[in-house]
Amino acid sequence: MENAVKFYEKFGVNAEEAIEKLRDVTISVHCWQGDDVVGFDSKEALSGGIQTTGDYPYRATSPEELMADIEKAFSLMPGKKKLNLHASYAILTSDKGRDSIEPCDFAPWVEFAKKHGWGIDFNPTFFAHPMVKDNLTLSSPDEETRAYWVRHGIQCVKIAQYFAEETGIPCVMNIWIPDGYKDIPADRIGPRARFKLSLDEILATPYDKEKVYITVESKVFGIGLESYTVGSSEFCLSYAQSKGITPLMDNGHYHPTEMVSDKISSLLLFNEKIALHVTRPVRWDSDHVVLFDDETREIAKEIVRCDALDKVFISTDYFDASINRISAWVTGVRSVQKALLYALLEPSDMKNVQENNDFTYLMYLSEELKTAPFGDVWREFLKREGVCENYYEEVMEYEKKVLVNRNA
Ligand code: RNT
Ligand code: ZN
Repeated sequence: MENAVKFYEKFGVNAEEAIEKLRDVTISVHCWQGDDVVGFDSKEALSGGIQTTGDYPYRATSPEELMADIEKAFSLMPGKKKLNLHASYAILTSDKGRDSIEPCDFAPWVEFAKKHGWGIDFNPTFFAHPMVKDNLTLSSPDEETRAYWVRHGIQCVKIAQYFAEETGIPCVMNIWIPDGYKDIPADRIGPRARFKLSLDEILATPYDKEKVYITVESKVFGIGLESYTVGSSEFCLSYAQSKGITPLMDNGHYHPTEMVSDKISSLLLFNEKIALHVTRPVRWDSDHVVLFDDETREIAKEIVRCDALDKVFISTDYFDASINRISAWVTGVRSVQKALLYALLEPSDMKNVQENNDFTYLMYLSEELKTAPFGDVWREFLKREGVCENYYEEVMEYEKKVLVNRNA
């Protein structure tokens, strides 16, 4: 670490400060990497234009298994974490539809989160359910279907409020609907108008804006829904603006040459808060495990350069069933944290270099930093967090001891 501190000092960077700042950043970790987005309430095949691929064994199939895996995975992630749940992970106290789930159906999750001092984020689940009709939910022309999903949304607002109150940590409630069409529609405005109306109806539920942050996540297309997506980027950004709620960008939800890293600054100028789903799209919204790659670093740099660590809700969203799921979880979250540390180790005067139009020096500096002793600072962070370096070994031990006993 000493050598690293000296190296970074040469560039006016305080490595100690970077570590301290990183310790304060909360990553909201999605629960759905642990069970391939199946959940516990309906156990229907995944739908909504998203797909988990791979057949690695040992998927968690019960709340107990999923909680055990989350505990293992979270213990291998440094820094502050929050647990991000979907409504489909309800542990139902009686036989009920998704439109009537209540806080009590999440009591074991609250107990679990409290035990660890974690906050909880939440997502209504508008997919993998028999009430999704013709791939439509909140935008459905069938009033019964639309009303069902509005009721689901309303119940979720109440559950989000309950999470915030119980944990004492604000809850981010993200609305994403899969609604769209495989082929060219004749009416583009109708479904969007119905989605708008449904959102208005959900948001009419009273909730404490200091405790619950409602976000809307846009998308460009889904599998089998290639031609039209109701909740497009323009729709979600405009809706969030008009209602003073929070836009959420998932970096798998844009055309391949469009970069979320370039969008963050614009959204920050017009929103008090913004939210991110950090994922890795490979050719499409494939939700590969996040790596310490260029775009993840660029996203982190933007958050740090905009001094927006307290304005951006950072959450992860990937689901890989082709490798050990716990390792997938840990690799992804650590990659986000590495990217943030990398960004925190950037000299702050890079802005001035740009303002002086010295792009020669800017390129030199950026390239020099790529071979800086970043790894030493990262390992120091892990050490201070009391988290092991070699998580692969730990995961394999867990696989041999615990996972092998599973039927799935
Ligand atoms: C789908 C969205 C959404 C889901 C999760 C499971 O394209 O990214 O966020 O991945 O809600
Ligand atoms: Zn997402």
